[in-house]
Amino acid sequence: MAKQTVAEQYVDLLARAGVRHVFGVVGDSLNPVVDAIRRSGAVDWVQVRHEEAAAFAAGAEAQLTGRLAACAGSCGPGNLHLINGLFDAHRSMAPVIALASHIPSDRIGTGYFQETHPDRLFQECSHYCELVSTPEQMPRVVQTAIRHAVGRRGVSVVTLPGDVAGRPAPRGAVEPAMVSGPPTIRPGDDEIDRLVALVDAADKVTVFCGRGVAGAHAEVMAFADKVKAPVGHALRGKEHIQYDNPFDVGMSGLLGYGAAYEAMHECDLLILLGTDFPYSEFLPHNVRIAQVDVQPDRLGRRTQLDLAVWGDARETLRCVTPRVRAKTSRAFLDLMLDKHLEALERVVGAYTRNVEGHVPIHPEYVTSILDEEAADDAVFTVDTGMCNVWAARYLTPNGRRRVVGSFVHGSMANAMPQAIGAQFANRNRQVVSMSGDGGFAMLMGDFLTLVQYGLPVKVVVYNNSSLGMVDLEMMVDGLPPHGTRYPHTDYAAIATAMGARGIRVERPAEVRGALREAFAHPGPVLVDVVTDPDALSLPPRITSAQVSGFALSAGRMVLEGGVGRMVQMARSNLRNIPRP
Ligand SMILES: Cc1ncc(C[n+]2csc(CCOP(=O)(O)OP(=O)(O)O)c2C)c(N)n1
Ligand SMILES: [Mg+2]
Repeated sequence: MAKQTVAEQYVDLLARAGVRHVFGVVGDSLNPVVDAIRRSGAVDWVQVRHEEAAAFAAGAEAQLTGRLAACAGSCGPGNLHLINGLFDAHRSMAPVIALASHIPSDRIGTGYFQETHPDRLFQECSHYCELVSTPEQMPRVVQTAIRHAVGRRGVSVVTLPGDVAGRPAPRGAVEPAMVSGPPTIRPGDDEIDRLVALVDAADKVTVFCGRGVAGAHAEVMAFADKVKAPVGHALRGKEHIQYDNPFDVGMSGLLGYGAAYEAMHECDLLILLGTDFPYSEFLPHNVRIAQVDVQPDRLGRRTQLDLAVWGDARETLRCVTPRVRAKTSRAFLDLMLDKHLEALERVVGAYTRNVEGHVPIHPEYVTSILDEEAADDAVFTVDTGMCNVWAARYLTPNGRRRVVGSFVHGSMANAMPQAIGAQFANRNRQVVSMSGDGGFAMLMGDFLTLVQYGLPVKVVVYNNSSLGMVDLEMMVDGLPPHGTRYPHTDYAAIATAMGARGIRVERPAEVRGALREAFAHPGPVLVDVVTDPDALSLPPRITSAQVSGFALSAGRMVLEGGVGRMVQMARSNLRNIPRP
């Protein structure tokens, strides 16, 4: 067998670790690697337009498949562009290996053309970040990087100078050892005993679920049934727990709805299950709290705990449920289910009533139709901004659909690049990008990637000609919105010019037909829906200070001559502001 180069060996290692694609943009120091990929047969090079999109795509692929995904950027600015997508992947615990190719090794430290220090730059968004200085070092560094990414779930960055990548690899250097599948983390006996005792001592137990309940639906239901517990969730828990859930009381947090907040505050034991929900102000102070998490560093970092349980949600419940005493009274559960229904009828339904004739189109109406028309196993990628709110409130999870967003890092422009990764993960699955117009425009160049590869992604642009989420924030903070508006843009025309199908939707009656047409089309489609910029959605818990902030902003805007908008806003929203 001919001698391998370091680059070939790198690609070989990726293939053995399950990598199928490397998303990136070429560049001289990266050329040996891209050439090795071209010849590999096992791994494909996916040519994106912006490296940030490459990192988002790899992060989404990893989140959907559970397998290692990969991206790459050339030296200096090329790999620097990866950084925001890598932060997102890392914070979403997506196993991603990024190759940051580097300037010639003999020039490092001289202020050379395009010189940066990726091994320093990417420290904060990775578990492992190393410079490969010699061919002999590469296999061990790359395997260590893979073990970190897969085992600790997050990003590893390998910095490889182009000259090293092109050199011959030492023979026999590839060691096949790779990490195994994830372990089951069973809590200690003491913690299990104490959790059982806490549950038995409580009359009213509420469970609040995060992403950590993925794969534990049956166990959560069995536990809730035995102790008659309402089950609420954070945004990242929604897709895993809200379906087929007779104990569901909705979502807490800034985008929340329903009775999750009440259930968490009116119980006497709250169990935080696989959630790192960051908004402590939504957590109660005068109830007992037990937290269960696979990551011990998360236990107690948001609120004071009565019990910290280091274990995974599924295994913990498997140990605890058979041992707790069954509760006989459903009084608390039924009360919370009632409150939940009432809250849903009052708030969530409000926007979708009488909106069939409303122009500009109400975004919640769009999402409710999208929810009806999308496939049962669709993947939705959701832009940071108001799309998060619409997705949280109108997409119906069923255990087969998936929702990917930038839910921890909170970056804009995530959805369309994540849709690229999702569609590469499975070409036959329906992938829908719910994009804000601001988010879409930010990485719009990568719409060309959809066209180039014929990916059948459906991009729904919520075109409100504004940075709507920030409009809302400014309003709630008592500031007159500024720097949040865009001139009207016809994204459907842009999509058509880019070689895809573009469908412009300006009237509510056209929404369903446009989505059906998009889903029936075998290639990429952009559905440009002109939506109402004043479709504010306020969290169910809004403080009086926040409301007076809203009033103050309204006052200022009236003074500045924005009466028309205030009137519109009052019509479409004020009925939804919960009483402080
Ligand atoms: C990269 C980045 N820049 C800025 C922000 C702050 N930010 C959060 S949401 C948002 C507005 C998003 O606007 P758009 O995509 O049009 O969605 P809309 O809220 O209007 O639906 C901004 C500017 C961010 N989260 N990420
Ligand atoms: Mg917008």
